[in-house]
Amino acid sequence: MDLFENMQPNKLEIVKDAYLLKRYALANEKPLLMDLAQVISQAPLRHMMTKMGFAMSAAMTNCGELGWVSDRQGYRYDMKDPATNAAWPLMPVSFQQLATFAAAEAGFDDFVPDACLINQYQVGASMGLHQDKNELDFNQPIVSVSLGVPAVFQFGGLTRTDKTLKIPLVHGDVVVWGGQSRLNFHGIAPLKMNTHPILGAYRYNLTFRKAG
Ligand code: MD3
Ligand code: FE
Repeated sequence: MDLFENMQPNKLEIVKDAYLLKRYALANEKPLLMDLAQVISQAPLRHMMTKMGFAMSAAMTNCGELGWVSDRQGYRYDMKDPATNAAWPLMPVSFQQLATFAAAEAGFDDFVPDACLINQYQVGASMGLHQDKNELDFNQPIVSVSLGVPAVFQFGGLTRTDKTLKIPLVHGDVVVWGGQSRLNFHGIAPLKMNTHPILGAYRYNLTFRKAG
């Protein structure tokens, strides 16, 4: 008799259809961090403007066929980096595989992302509660990968005023959001001062989507 047959200590269901895979990205950490540096060197991080004309507190860039952009026109996905008018960097194989395998681990088969948004947070940076609604097909899950210094993720419901769960996310944690959780409000609390041995004073988040 196998006492451990039902144990999956590193896979936690936060709410229905949202799975936290603790430290899942560490299995392939080195290629992932090399590829992250390569993408950022090709398409530098920048603070995009909101429609209201404020700079976002997280710096952003993208890789993949489509990139998420924000400016005075609003939010959308675009095939080109507005800073250079060039295509976004290709999505590295280490990124694609991580996203597809993590989605499958959470029960979402055949996830093939066409967009990876990279958010960089420094001390004090945050992301207010919002919904992700710029994608065409809400049946597709979203996979997010946390790297660097820890953050507190805020997970609410389908209306802005629903109470939020506070979930600490550390280096290597992967969360898969699909089905019933796909349109929930979410955000990131202001980053506390901290240092990660490899990534320094920053938190990076990779968000994989099938946007188009
Ligand atoms: C829950 N980024 O870029 S990732 C974003 O850590 C964004 O940078 C945060 O929210 C970050 O839009 C959170 C986690 C996440 C992403 C998408 C979701 C959680 C989600 C979509 C639906 C529900
Ligand atoms: Fe979001």
